[in-house]
Amino acid sequence: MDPTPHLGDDPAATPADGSSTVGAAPERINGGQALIRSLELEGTDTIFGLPGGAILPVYDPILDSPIRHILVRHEQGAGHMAEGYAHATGRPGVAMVTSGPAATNIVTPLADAYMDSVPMICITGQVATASLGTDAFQEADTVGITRSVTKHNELVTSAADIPLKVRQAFHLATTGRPGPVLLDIPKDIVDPNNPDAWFDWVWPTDDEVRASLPGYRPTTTGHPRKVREAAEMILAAERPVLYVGGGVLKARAAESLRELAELLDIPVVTTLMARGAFPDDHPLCLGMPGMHGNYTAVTAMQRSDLLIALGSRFDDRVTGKLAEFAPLAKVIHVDIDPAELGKVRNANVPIVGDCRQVIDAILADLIHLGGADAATDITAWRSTVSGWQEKYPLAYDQSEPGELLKPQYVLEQLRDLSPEDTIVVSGVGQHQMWASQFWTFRHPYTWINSGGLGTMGFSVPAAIGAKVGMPDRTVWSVDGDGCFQMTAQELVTAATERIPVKVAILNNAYLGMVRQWQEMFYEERYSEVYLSPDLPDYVKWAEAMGCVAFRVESPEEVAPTIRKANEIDDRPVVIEFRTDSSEKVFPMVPSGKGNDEIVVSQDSDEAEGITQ
Ligand SMILES: Cc1ncc(C[n+]2csc(CCOP(=O)(O)OP(=O)(O)O)c2C)c(N)n1
Ligand SMILES: [Mg+2]
Repeated sequence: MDPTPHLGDDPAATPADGSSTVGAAPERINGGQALIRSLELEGTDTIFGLPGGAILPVYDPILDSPIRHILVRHEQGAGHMAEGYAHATGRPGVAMVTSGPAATNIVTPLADAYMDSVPMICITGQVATASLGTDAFQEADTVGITRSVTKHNELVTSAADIPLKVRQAFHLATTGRPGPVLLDIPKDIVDPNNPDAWFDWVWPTDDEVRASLPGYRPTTTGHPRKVREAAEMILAAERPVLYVGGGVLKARAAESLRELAELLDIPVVTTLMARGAFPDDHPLCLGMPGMHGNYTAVTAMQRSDLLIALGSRFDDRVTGKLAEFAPLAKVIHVDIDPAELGKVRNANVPIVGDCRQVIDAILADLIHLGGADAATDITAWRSTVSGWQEKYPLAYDQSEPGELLKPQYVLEQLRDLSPEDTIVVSGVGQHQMWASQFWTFRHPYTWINSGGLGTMGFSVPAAIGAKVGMPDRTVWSVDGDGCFQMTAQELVTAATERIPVKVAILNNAYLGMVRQWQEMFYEERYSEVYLSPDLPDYVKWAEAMGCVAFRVESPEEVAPTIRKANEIDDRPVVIEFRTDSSEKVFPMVPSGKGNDEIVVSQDSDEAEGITQ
């Protein structure tokens, strides 16, 4: 099922939903009520937010609404919760905050959602229209500040516009390339004491919404001639690789992707944003490419003669030094956002369209052209790739007795002891890379992280949002000690609201990823990266926030503690794992180097040199 609401699935189709009944007197409604009703009609079941002066009139009707409001402790938390909810469910997350400092507090999640194409609706309060531009109390130019980090943003100027603006916001956030949309709402247009804030309720039709956005018509169907060229190129390729990005998940195209890969037995790499789009335990899955990708995924792309880029964007963390990236490969690039095509790497066959629709069209053409029987024999390529997989598995050295835990071991245990469909939500840093590397993702939408912006503090609130959206699933936040300290207060929200997320802090007492770069590239000159293993006391802190908390220091304690945590279902749990601070993430393509210079492990300071 496609959970994304589209025009056409009009939830307001019946008068009971609030649309005006033919022949009945129009209903008078004020802007605040209209905003909440519009959110309801767009299918919103949860708002993450925190009130204040300018947004007060919109908070009042929440008391009469079936929508669940989750009161956060910091507006950044509201934004990341909305993102986590959207990642996990495919439905847009909704955040609502007041003006000025609250709006600026939510800028980071907006930027994060924009980079990772997350559908999100953000409602901000604004000072009354008459005060705009006067440096009024808690006035900020929210539309100006958020312009470059939203897909669309707008100051709504009249109460009667609210239903249409909300409908447009949902349409824009969820169609084409998804993204965050912000509506800035001056206080007077939602104030029940202002006669001008009252109007006759009308719920715009799908056609009216479309007609109101004349310049917005995302192309979803790939051009047939390009699709045919792509199919022919795939059949002719000797060393093809499916280079799968987050767009495949956004398009809910995992099944189509699997069909395509299996039809011709083409190896698949899944980027950091696409982990889970193709099962890690599938024989064709090579795992994650890029700076901390595994040797096989990186090298298969380097040696490929055809990259089939699906909803991926040739991010610098994937390409390494661009001039040396996949030098022999032709490129088929499928993306719903035309701006991505040719942005970084020239595409031989660029196709604008929705990944699922385009993959299905390519599949149909491949079958029409003869399918596997018409394809070049790529057995040799697959055995080369399997050879690399055998020779260069992900590896780490287990800790000796008395030494601190290896973070990779903790992740393996967490993976093996948690339900298969557990949703993992990571922070940013070394722990994020280990989580992506060592988890086995078998299902789409089980991995949530801040890929593009790399936002420390993302994990805990995003995990809360994911758990709200998917209450029956186990949700583990895998966080760093540095990240945790940025947004941990949202565990108060989780405890109060009885949202039983689980948090594994990999406490290496450092801003570990930065430490790793200082060790490797700044001659071990550690500048401002030490945090301390025991200040704060994470167990006491978590307990003070209403969580159950454990500290784990030795390998024998890891499994029993994870089991205990997995059994707790009525409140948040935090496990602090004390891990080895000297552990580094490998493989690594050093920044600025070409992918051929991949360093496979601690002991190999030299590049492995790629076999021709
Ligand atoms: C908001 C923000 N500030 C700074 C950074 C730069 N940065 C990237 S990773 C990292 C260290 C993260 O430390 P921790 O959460 O302890 O994770 P670890 O790398 O130790 O696993 C920093 C400071 C960032 N990504 N985001
Ligand atoms: Mg750390």
